Amino acid sequence: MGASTPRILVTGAVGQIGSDLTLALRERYGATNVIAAGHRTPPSPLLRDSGPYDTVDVTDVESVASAVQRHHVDTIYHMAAVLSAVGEAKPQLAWTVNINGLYNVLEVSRELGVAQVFCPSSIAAFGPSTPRDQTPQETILRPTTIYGVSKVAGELLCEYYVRRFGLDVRGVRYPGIISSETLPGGGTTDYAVAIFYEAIAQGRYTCFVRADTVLPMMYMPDCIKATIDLMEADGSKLVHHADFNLAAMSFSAGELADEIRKHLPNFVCEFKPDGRQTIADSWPRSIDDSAARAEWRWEPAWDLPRMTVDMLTRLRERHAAGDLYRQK
Ligand code: AKB
Repeated sequence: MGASTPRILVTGAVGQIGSDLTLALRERYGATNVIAAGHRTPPSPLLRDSGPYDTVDVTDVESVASAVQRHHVDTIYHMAAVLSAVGEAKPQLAWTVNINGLYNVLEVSRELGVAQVFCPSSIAAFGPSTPRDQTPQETILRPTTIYGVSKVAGELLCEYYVRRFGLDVRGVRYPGIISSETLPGGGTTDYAVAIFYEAIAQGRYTCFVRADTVLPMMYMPDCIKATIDLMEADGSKLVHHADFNLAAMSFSAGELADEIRKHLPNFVCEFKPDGRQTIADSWPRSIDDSAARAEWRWEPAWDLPRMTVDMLTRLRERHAAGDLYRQK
């Protein structure tokens, strides 16, 4: 950790990554230094009661600016975004939130002297013409979803603010993130979380991509570690800024079902692909993250077998307590 304690604003704090990230940041930097910001979705009691909570509309520059001033913020984790599947249903909303929201966060940061901004990109920045195996750091970025388009534009915008204004903006291309606390909303990789919940609750799941669909995935503890490690990394060692490839594991939906079945032998998984299959087919199967490993010593800790055991253990406990689908 650096010399002074950051004053952090987390936008999208009610979301899948934002909620776990906020709690981890509160643990690390002190609860009062981490302001969770949500918009429409109400926060879980844990998020609301474990530190400051505020309402921020990232599409409204005044709302972002006044939150930064009100809370004396010097660091923003900008997690508010519309994901790939919802983005395809509502492309205009995806553009407004993902592009105008990011622009507002970067402009407010520049004007008000925010020291550091984290802005996530995604494997969605890649497209059907990108090499799909061990996708390189520098490669073709021609996505076919509005979410992917917003991620490529966002990466370029962040890089522009780094070079033009000297703003310290950092970010990674997240793979699908699997977690046991907050459900994801509106992504293509959501099946890799839903399968665990439904395996525990119902003993069966209907998966919306084919069994042979392979995508890069990561367990939440690795995601949180990567995010905080990158923000704490020595900036002078970074060649890249907001577009780091990031990897932990890759597996097919069928392999995931088989892994769950090792622990729940009666688990039944059916595969009925819907429109999200086309999105999944346009993304890489595996990622070369050697730039992240070289520049800030990224190394994942979780693989498929260990993650599966941990997910099932945690969700079993929540199910036994009667709160599997309730936010803590
Ligand atoms: C999505 O599926 O849209 C996200 C992502 C890979 O960025 N989880």
